[in-house]
Parts: sequence; C-alpha cells; structure tokens
Amino acid sequence: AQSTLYGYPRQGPDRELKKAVEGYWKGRVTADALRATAAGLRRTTWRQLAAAGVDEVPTGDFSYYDHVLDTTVMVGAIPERHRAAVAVDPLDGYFAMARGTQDVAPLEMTKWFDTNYHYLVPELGPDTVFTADSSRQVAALGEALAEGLGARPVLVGPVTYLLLAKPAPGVAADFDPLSLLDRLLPVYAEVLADLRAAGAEWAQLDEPALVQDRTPAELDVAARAYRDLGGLTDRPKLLVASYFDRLGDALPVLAKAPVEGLALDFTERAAANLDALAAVGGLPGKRLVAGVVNGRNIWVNDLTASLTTLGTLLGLADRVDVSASCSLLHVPLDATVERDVDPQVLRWLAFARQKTAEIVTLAKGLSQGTGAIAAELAANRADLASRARSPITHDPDVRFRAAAVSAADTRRSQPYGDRAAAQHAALRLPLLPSTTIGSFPQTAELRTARADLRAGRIDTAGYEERIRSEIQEVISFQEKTGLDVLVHGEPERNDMVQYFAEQLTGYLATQHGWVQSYGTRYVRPPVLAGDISRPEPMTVRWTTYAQSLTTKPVKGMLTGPVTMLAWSFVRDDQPLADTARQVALALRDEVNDLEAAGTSVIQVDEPALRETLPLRTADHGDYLSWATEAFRLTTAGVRPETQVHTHMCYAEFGDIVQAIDDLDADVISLEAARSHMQVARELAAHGYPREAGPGVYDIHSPRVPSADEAAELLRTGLEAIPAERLWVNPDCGLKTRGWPETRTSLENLVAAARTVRSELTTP
Ligand code: THG
Ligand code: ZN
Repeated sequence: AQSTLYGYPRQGPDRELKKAVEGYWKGRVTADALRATAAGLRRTTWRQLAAAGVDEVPTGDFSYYDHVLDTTVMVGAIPERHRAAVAVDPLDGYFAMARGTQDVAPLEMTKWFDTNYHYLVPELGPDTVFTADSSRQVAALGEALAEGLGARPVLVGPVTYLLLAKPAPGVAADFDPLSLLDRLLPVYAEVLADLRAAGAEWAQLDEPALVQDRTPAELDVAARAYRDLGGLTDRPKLLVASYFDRLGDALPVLAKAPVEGLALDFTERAAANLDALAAVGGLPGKRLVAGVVNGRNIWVNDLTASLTTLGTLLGLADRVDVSASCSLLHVPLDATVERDVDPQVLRWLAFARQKTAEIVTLAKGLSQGTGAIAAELAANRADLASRARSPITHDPDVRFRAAAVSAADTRRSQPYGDRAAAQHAALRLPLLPSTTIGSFPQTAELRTARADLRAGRIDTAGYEERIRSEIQEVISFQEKTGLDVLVHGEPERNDMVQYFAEQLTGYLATQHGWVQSYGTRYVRPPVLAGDISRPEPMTVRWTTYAQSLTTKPVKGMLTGPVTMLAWSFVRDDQPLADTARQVALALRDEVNDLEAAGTSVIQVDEPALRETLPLRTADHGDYLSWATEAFRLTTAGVRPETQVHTHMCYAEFGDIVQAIDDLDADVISLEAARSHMQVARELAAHGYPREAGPGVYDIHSPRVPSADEAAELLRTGLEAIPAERLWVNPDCGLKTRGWPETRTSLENLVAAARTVRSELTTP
C-alpha cells in the first residue's frame, strides 16, 4: 500500500502566500517575487511530504487564489468581461476575475460544498467556447518530478466543474451547464495528454459533486464523461475521487466506469461507501485510494479502527492505498507549533502535518503488518484513551444538565402573539423601528489596541478604557442619528465566534491554526475540545455599560449555537446535537444574565444556519431539528416582554423558512438589499407571522444608498410585510465598513424610515 494526499494547505507556516499576494496587489511585490514565493512554498511542502514518507504527492492543488478559478483558466472559460484584462496580463486578469476591478465585477463566490472554503463560481452559457491551457498543471508536475518525487496531478473533474457553474450574466436562468459536457471533454482530453507527455503516470479527477443528491440524468452525464475519458488512448491512468459524503447511486456508476482507480471517503459520514462498494463487487483490477483519515477535523485518527477498515477494503480492490478523506486544505498546517494548548490536549490534535504522518503509518501497517507500526499504535491508543477519560471531555455537571433538558426548556412561556403585545407595551417603539445588526466599524485604532494588549504594550485597564470610549462614541452617534434600538458596536470582539470561544471552558483557541476561507482571507476556527460551560458572563458588562449611556433600548448581542459549531472544529466523539446542546446551555445562561441586568432586546445571530445544511436532503430534517432546538434552548428562558432577535446573512432562505419560523424568535433581520427584498416575499409566501427586518443597505459594497433608495426598498418590503411587523436595518454588521460611509448610510436609513412612517400615518 502507498500513502498519498489530494491537497495540502497552501498558505505556508507564516501565511507567506497571503503576504505575497496582497503585497502584489499593493504593488509592493513584483510578479516574479510572487512566483518565486509560491514556487518556494510548493517545493517546501513537497520536500516535507517526501521526508514524511508520502509515496505520491499531489500537484496542481496549489493556487494563488482558488483552485476552481484555476480550472476556469485551464478550460479557457474566461467571462467575456474579463477577456481583455487576461489578454493584457494573465496574472492581473486572474486576480480581476477573483476580486473585480473598478469597472468589472468579479466572479461570484460561494461555499465549497459544506466546508468553510469559498470558490469562485464559473459562468457558462450556450456560447461558451472551451480551450485547453494545461500550463499551470504541467509546470507544477514538472517541479515535483524534478524533485525526484512520485507525483500525481489533481484536477477538478469535468462533471463537478459543470455542476458548480451557473449561467453567465445575460444567459437564461434555466440554462444547464451540463449541456456543455461534449464541448468540455475534448479540453480535458488535451490536458490529460499534456500531463502524460510531461511524465504523469496517474491523474486525479475530483468529483465531489457526485456525493450530493443527483438525478438519473446527471448520473448518466457522469457515466458518459468517464466512458469518454476512459476511452482515450493518450492519457495517464485515471483516479476519480469523491469526498465529503457517501456516493450513493453514483458509486455503481463510477465503479463501472473504464478508469483505473477510485478514491473514496471512508470516514464516518461516508461510512455507507464500504457496504456499497462490497455490494457492487468491489473494484476488481483497479486501484482504490481509501480516505480513512478525516481531512476535515483536527482529531487524531483511531489507527486501529482505520486498519480494520483498510483490511476489509483489501478484499475489494486490486490495490489499496491510504489517504485523507479529502484535501488537507481544510485543516491548519501543524499542531506542534501551538504553544498555548495544554500539552495533554495537543496529543489529541492532528493538523495537516500530523495527518500526513498518520497516513504514512497506516500505509506501512497495511503493507508490512501491524508489527511494523507497533510503537505508533501503542502511542495512538494511549492518546485516544487519555481523550476518552479526560475530565475535559467529560464534565459531570455539564452532562447532568444537558441530560435534564426538557421540552419545556425549549419553549417560551407564552405564544408569539401574546409576547409581541407584551413587548410592544414594554418597548414603546415607533412604527418601522430602526436598528443595526450589531457591529460598528472595527477601526485601525481598535485593532492596534488589541495588538498592544497582546504584546503587553498596554494593560487590561488601558485596553478596556479604549473599548469604553469607543462604546461612548457609538452610542452617541446612534442617538444623534435617531436610531430606535441601539447596539454597543462590539469593539471588544475580534471575531464573532472566537470571542465567545475564548471565554467558554472546553473550547480552545489556536495561535497559528489558520485555514483558508477565500482567496487571501483566513480564519482560525476555535476547537470544541471538551464539554462546554460558561464560568462567568461574557458580554453583560459591555452591554450594561452601553445601556447606562442612553435611555433607548440597547440590544444584547450573542452568536448562536449553530454558528458557534459551524465556524469551529467540532468534536468527533459525540453527536453534533450533543455539542450544540452544551453550547446552547452556556449561551442560555448569558441570555438570562443579560435579561437580569436589564437588557430588554437580545439578538442571537445565526448566519450559519442555512450554510450548514447537510449535502444530502435526506439528512436535512435531522439537522434542522437539533439546530432549531439549540436556538430555542438558548433563547426560551426569558420573560415574554423580552424581545429575542436573530440575524442571518448570505441570502437563499426559501428552503428553510419553516426552520426560521421554528426558531420562535420575535424579530429576524435578513440580507435583502441586493435581491430587492426577495426574502420579504419568501417570508410572506410562507405566512411568516413574526416581525422582520429585510436589509435596505448592502454593507458588502462601499456604495452608500440614498434615503430615497432605502425608502423605495422599504415600500417594497411593505408590500410583503405589514407595517406593524416591519423593521428598518442594514443587511449585516458594519465592522468591515469605514466610519464615513457608515455615518451617511445610517443617516439615510433613518431618514427613509421617517419618510415612509409619515406616509403611513398621514392618509
Ligand atoms: N468568523 C468566523 N468564520 C467565518 C466568518 C466569520 N466563516 C464564514 C465567513 N465569516 C468567512 N468570511 C471571512 C471574512 C473575512 C475574513 C475571513 C473570513 C478575514 N480574515 C483576516 C485575514 O485573513 O486577513 C484575518 C482575521 C483575523 O485576524 O482573525 O478578513 O466572520 N469564525
Ligand atoms: Zn450578517
């Protein structure tokens, strides 16, 4: 058995790639210097993988920005509006597609399946002409081969590429990109021939889109694609890879395809692949790459269990190799550089480098017998045992409390209608009340203050003084502007998940655990490592300070349990629903403490509720059931007159309106400005009975909407939602905006609310 990978983190140990690319954008780094940095990072990675004992390294997985955009370049599907820029300078044109320019919009960005990585969406139409450009893939392969490594190019497969695409602007919305398959396959054929000429023995084609629900017609397209590619004579051997879930009906299709190998996910959520593979009689005469090491979590593998799986697989294919379930792009680089993590907990963690070692060990065990890896197995058993019996992962108080949760704990004491009346009487807000989503501009001074605190240049008292004065400014600005429900602006928060993770027991933060979110942007997801509890209030101090400065209501602001899970690394030793319940109980304490401290409006944000939907619809019901329960457990403990708000961004709520209703929040704010209040209509169509604030100001753009424009959006909103239940707010938090545009936009927003209000009251 051999060890191999499908991809590795690109950024480098100190995010060198981010610095080089952003430096290039600012004109501080030349194109040659950027290329040299990138080549150096690729070489360092390959040498490390080779030194770790990896038999076949991936090539072509590296990217300046995004591997789907790289595929768009490879097949020549450059959108019309970017052609000129690409012709003048391919590198600048590439970044123009990624980020847009003054005059030209970028490609749309969206989530890569259910990971936290975002890719750039290909734009295709009936006039799309594909042309092959294998240069990037060929060059990367050449670099690796020159290092003397066993190397395998990794490409986004043609079926997944088309399924990820959308109709280009101006193309009919019902245009089916899959209809372009016959035009696309010759381009893949040309690239494969070039790779073979460049020395590739194998090439990997990634088809993760086949793990989603697929129609028989789509599966037919997949079958045809691989029959055609398999039938080529001038090509490397083909390894078709799928990951992120079970293949279902696509498994027999791929098993029958005339390709030389399959790479399949055998981690827990894709466990059905094992029986499904046996049911089709295995892969006689073929290579199977077994993804037994989870490429999406950060936990050490159970090597003994993986060897058992691998042993079973040995009977099902001609040759079995060992890999991670997917590219290691989704995990940080190296756990051993973490200095602040409890050394005991560190032994439970496996980032990309540690996972690579596990894969090499498993391949060795599979080839040479468990005797050859006896020391590794013993150490692994000890690590797993220490995790299983640790007080960190088993806090009796947390478990007792979670087990005692009853249905009543997840229900408000009064139905929505009664509560709404109590809230209106208590809050005395005007018609069309105005508010913001929570954060205000995170200025350079605030970031400097945080850096100064970390570096010890200022003490906690000095830092908190800075925060208080920022809160004063934010409150006084909102009063002056005439907003109705105020916020404290969240100057104390670095990130809406990390801030809470740092204060909850059982959660751990990393110093260097960066994972690519999109392009040059990274996040450091905290780790839900143990049972979760809240030693003391997390936000009450700042909210009550803000409330002390004004007689208008100040909203308490919390991140909801589902988003806490979605943007963290979660436990793999208990169901997600259990972890969600623990987080919800900790947040419930915070909600109740905010109320006890006099907060009458509390917002619990769930931007990730929609994006965490499982890949297969068969799994949606289960997920939505525990997710909405966790939200209600967080919020249901307050009095009827306390108003619970929630907020979601990233649009497309149509298919989860019922779940939004099930949250039983009193008020929801949603992204809507760009879609011209589409979401208001979706809520209305569902008969959504509660209050809602579809955003009237698109905060993702530096453009400042006029008061007239905002008023027009409000009037559109009123066609779907009655005035008694309509709120006025921007789309999202303002932390990424500057003060000047924030100021003008909110002044315009309040003016719009006043105008429309007076239209409603003067007949
Ligand atoms: N917080 C967390 N996860 C998230 C988001 C978040 N995942 C989804 C979405 N929001 C991702 N969006 C972004 C937006 C901006 C950045 C990263 C992800 C970003 N990162 C800084 C960078 O790379 O320069 C680093 C930020 C830092 O210093 O922590 O700008 O809001 N948890
Ligand atoms: Zn938002």
